[in-house]
Amino acid sequence: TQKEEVKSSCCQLDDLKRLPHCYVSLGKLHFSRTHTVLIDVSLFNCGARLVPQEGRDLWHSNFVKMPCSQAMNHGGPSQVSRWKLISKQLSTLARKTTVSVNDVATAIVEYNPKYKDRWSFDALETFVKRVPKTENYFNTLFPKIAALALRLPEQIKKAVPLLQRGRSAAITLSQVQISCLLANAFFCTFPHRNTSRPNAEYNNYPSINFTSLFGNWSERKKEKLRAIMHYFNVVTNENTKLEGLVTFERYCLRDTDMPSWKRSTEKLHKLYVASCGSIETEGTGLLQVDFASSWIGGGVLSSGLVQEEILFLINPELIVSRLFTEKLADSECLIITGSQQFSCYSGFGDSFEWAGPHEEYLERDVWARLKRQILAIDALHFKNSREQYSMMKITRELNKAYCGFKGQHGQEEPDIATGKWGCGAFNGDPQLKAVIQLMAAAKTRKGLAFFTFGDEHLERSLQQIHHLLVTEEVTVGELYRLLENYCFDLHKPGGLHVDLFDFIRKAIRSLRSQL
Ligand code: AR6
Repeated sequence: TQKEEVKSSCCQLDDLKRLPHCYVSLGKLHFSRTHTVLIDVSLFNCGARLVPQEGRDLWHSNFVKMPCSQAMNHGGPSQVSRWKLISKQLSTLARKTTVSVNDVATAIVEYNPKYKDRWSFDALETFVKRVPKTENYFNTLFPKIAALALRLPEQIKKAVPLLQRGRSAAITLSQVQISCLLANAFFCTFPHRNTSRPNAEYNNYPSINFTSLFGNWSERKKEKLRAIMHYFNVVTNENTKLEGLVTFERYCLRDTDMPSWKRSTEKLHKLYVASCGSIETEGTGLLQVDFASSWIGGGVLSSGLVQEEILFLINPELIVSRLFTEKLADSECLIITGSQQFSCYSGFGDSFEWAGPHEEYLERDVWARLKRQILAIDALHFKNSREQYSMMKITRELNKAYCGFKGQHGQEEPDIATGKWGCGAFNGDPQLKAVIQLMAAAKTRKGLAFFTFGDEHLERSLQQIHHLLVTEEVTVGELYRLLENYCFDLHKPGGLHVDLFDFIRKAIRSLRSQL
């Protein structure tokens, strides 16, 4: 066994395909029936600066209902006056040099009168009080956020489609447009987005207005607000050049594209495993997995503070996905290309701390997007750990990972940076999830960089099992059948008390010895 421990079939991180070296040739920026571009494409392709695309505002169930919508039907004239009301409040704030949290709160409830006694701003208030004077720029920042929010009608002229369930579609917009939408989210201007009544229109969408971030003070809120305020401080600074585009693409795997796992003959592909390093840093240039919630962004605007929320706090442009991304279904994912990292962080959960600005050195592609790709896939949440050992659940996870890893642009796409997907808040078994991700990667011929986040035991055991699977040339189909046996044995009366890797090891040895 001593000898076995040092044997490894793993590769080095440099052996994996990464951006910017493996980039799909994009051609000119173009829009299509399924790809909405919110800036003027012809001007962009002539090399002009990013100019918002002219277009019609639509008050329609397939589009984001905007606070500045001019629509007279459905929303009725009240919508027009709503933006008047909002602009009046925000202009008053924008004209001042300093604005208190109380002023912000008063403005917000002025155009959201229903929530006057329900929304609390105690977290924002405590935050502003607690942060030391030397880094307390917030009272002068609030007016700038208000001014940014007011630019909405000039920034977003064309209706923003919703990325709805069951449809593959994409939206590309500029970083400036995103900042303006987020400034509106900060000031809670989005209509129809504040209620969670059972039949509410946006019930199947994550929240977008920032109310839940402003109430319920906790130390966590402090660090979250530091990251968010830093983003606004940068984007409202007149010296900042926000020059890029970001694409949000919802991808749905059709039933006919689901692999037949049992009959798959692929063998395992490249694996790099490390207990140190993280997806977002060492995984730079790879397709970086967001351990997502089906409600994209999870608890980023409330109290959550694990991998996905941290990712969204250091790359706040990701938060705008909550405006238009319907809850992900089982075989769907969201891929975000080009978002900018604004902050550094340390810690995790309760120990999370905002650790200052992040300097961005990434190149941009020909569509002016930073060469960063994030893949949001939501694992299943197992309240009881035993639930996961069912082939129905395992197949769901395989298809989810496959949907995300697959890519749409052929072989020249980056390999994948992942880790203990679904194994923290969602209570998954790290060995099972590692095998599932190895199978999905093998099926899509993608290499995996697996960051165990300090788990040295998993690092070693994953290297060993990968070595065995590679040397024994075990196929994806064989692995699927082994998982079936494992689940079967586990649920037998008396149960099974070995972990998955041990089970696989024994099963392969006994299979091979029978040959
Ligand atoms: N790089 C590599 N590994 C990491 C990183 C990182 N940056 N951060 C954490 N890990 P978790 P889940 C490891 O709990 O179980 C959110 O609320 C670390 O060992 O974030 O899929 C979402 O919105 C951690 O325990 O993912 C969902 O609602 C493990 O990855 C829900 O949590 C799992 O991280 C998803 O929960």
